[in-house]
Amino acid sequence: MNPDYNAQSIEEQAQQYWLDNQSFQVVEDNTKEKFYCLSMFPYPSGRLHMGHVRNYSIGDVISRYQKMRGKNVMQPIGWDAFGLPAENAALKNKVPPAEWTYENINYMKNQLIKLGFGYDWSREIATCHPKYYRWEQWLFVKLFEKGLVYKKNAIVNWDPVDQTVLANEQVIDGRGWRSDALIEKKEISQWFMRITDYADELLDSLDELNGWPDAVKTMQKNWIGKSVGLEIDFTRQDSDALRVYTTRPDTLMGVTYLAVAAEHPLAFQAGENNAEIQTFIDECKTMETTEAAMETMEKKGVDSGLKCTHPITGEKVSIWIANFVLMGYGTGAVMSVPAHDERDFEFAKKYGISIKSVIKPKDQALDLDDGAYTDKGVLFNSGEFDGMDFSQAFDAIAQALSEKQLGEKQTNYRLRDWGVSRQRYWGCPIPIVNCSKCGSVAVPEQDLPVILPEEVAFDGVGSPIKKMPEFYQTTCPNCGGEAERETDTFDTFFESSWYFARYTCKDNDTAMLD
Ligand code: ANZ
Ligand code: ZN
Repeated sequence: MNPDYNAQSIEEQAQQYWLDNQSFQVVEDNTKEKFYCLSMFPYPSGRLHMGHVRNYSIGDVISRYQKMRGKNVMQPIGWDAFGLPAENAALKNKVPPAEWTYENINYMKNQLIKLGFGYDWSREIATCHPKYYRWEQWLFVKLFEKGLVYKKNAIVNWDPVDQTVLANEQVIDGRGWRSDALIEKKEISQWFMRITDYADELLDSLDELNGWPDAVKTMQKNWIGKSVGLEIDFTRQDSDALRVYTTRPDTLMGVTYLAVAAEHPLAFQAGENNAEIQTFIDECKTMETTEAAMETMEKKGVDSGLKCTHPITGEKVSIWIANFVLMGYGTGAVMSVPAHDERDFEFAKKYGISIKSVIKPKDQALDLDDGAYTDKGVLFNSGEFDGMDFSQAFDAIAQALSEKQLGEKQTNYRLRDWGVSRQRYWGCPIPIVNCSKCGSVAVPEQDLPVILPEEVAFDGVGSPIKKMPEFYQTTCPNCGGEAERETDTFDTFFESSWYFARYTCKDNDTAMLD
């Protein structure tokens, strides 16, 4: 006997045997218990790395163990094949993204086979293949018909030199990764999926996840971020009231200023005849708006010169424009209570705005020396609401405001609707036709898929299909007039959010899922 383990010859023989006997190919078999072992599918980046080897070994060990226990084990694999790296590589190597991707898939597939993983290759999926992505186009059309997708303006990173939209990871220190130009925020029309309609259902369903770690459930809960508060109107003379969202109506009597986002209509109005304000608004356009960046950045603002009226006291309150207020949350405006909110405190100190305390700890004096007192306590300095605790004050103030029609209860979620449009080339085309008469019209089911052209000249300045009339020129499915196809593509998470199900019926040509 040869005591040496000769990987090359021994494993090649075993692998040939598995191939000849289709050892890992599975079909339905009611006599056996089934076991589905799913590892996250890889991005075809070029070559496998040790991270792949480690990750896919774990799944393979589990699969083989379950197979040895007599179960009918399905272990599929596929390719998360759309996405930005293919475009970057295409620029560098001057090959179209499709060619680069398919070459990588070939190479990496052979590497996986040589590693001896027991995959059912008959179920292999590549998300960039029309046979796969046609079904997500189909799903999008169904969602469109049900009103679960809609179009709205949203902000993107715009590179004024390359005339293109950049992904967050292509913006380095506020500049374009290729052009080094200062990146601007630009509003363009994009498609959104109404996932917030399901926020409560998602939240409630967390309770049914038996056996899940609490830390994971808490993360999910915070991600959904349900928040219950009031929307309050601060009226203004001769114009519409300014509406704010607050989760702390108990602090209403401590409001010393209001703050609106730089993209708020009132900010625009204030900037029209005031260069200093306009400069501040322009500055905010290049600001990073990720949550992490918002937490740590310096709080800045400018007095808009506009005033509004406090809904209870009737006093005049100044409206500031501030970089820490997000246009995309609540109403894009906040009532500021420096005595009881850290952020408002820092801002008030910086700009010399007055601070009025209205909440104190129960049976204890208030001490504002180390900043704001942010706990929920007991009201004072608040007239008829003095002595109430948080929930009494919440209800009493909600009641008082609703009698004057100046406030109502409102639930907000941190979860946003999912923006699925990407202004990139290497992705699944969004199956919509834009008609000047009919607006956005879904591509009829029988005309799907809308195929992404793979033979393209890719120069990195915008997406090639935006410059290909043979792609975008079409007729309106509704009125038959001249119209243009949507040239944006889906976020690649669109593909990776359903592949696990498609593995079970990857050749089905008549339905998304069996
Ligand atoms: C007054 C107040 C007083 C607040 C106080 C807090 C403490 P969550 O729980 O995340 O919903 N806020 C509202 N809209 C905002 C926006 N567009 N951008 C930035 N901040 C915004 O947070 C709700 C609180 O976040 C609201 O309650 C508001 O500040 C602020 F002592 O109102 B609060
Ligand atoms: Zn039309």
